[in-house]
Amino acid sequence: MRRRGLGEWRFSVPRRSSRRCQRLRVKAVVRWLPVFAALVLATGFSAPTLRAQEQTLECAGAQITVGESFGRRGDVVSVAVRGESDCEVSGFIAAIGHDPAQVRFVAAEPGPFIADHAGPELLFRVTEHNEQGYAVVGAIFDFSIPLTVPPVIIGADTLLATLTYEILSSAAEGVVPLLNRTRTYGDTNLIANVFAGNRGEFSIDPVLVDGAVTVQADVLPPGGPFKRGDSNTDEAIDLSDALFILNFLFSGGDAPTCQKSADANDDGALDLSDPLSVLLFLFSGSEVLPAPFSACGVDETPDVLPCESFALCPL
Ligand SMILES: [Ca+2]
Ligand SMILES: [Ca+2]
Ligand SMILES: [Ca+2]
Repeated sequence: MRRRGLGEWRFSVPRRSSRRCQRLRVKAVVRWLPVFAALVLATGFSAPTLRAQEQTLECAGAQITVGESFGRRGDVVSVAVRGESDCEVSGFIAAIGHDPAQVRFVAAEPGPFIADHAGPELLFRVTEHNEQGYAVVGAIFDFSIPLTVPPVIIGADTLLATLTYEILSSAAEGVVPLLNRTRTYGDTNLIANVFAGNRGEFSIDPVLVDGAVTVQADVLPPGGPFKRGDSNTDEAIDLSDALFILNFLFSGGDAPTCQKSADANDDGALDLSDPLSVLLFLFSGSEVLPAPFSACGVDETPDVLPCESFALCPL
């Protein structure tokens, strides 16, 4: 090995005897890749002047796959990151992008194979960049001196890490891709999604497969027929309805049997604006309340408020 200048080292790498690993180049320049990866893992630090890597190995069967998950708004869902490599590896790192308007990255845990193999020497690091829409997860099996944990072949479908995401309440129904991409995220954060190879050797360039979180439709509560505004169900809309809602909201009074009826402004929530809407209707000559109003009917704007019963409007 011969020092070539700041940040550059020339390695003479012997050809491997493994039949399954193909080395693309025997000699090449490596710019502090192991140190860079360690810095990213250890501190979340991104060094814009350091290139993530210049040379990598192709290895038959090397792959990192981000899984799929399903949930509803407000749910926290788990996504598996699985991998395999027929070449021995000593760690991995992956930046995984998401739409920050739909989901929020919460946390990540190492897979049991990784944790068991590395034991207490495992360096597992996670950094979240929710504002920029990505997270970085990575592991180095051994970061101590002297190194005692050997590199290892990763069998098919091995769980590398489990990521958790919160589906935001404002998320749209549908598929939110989780992008498993090299060098994609941030202006200066040149993260390569790779396996770390044998010590002192090049990283292994895996096939990268995206994942997804699918936002499912909310399960709406029961909603039978009702009339809006008659929160105390006495056939009249008057001051007592506003007081009934205020009593429920602020004084621990009985809940309306049909919260949709008490939702006088039909915004899908019970709050101070609802008794105010009743008062405006009663005393300002404002227009009618949202349907169903003059006759029994169902909520035309589905929301999460229940209407378990409304005695004046039998099913
Ligand atoms: Ca009433
Ligand atoms: Ca309301
Ligand atoms: Ca509604």
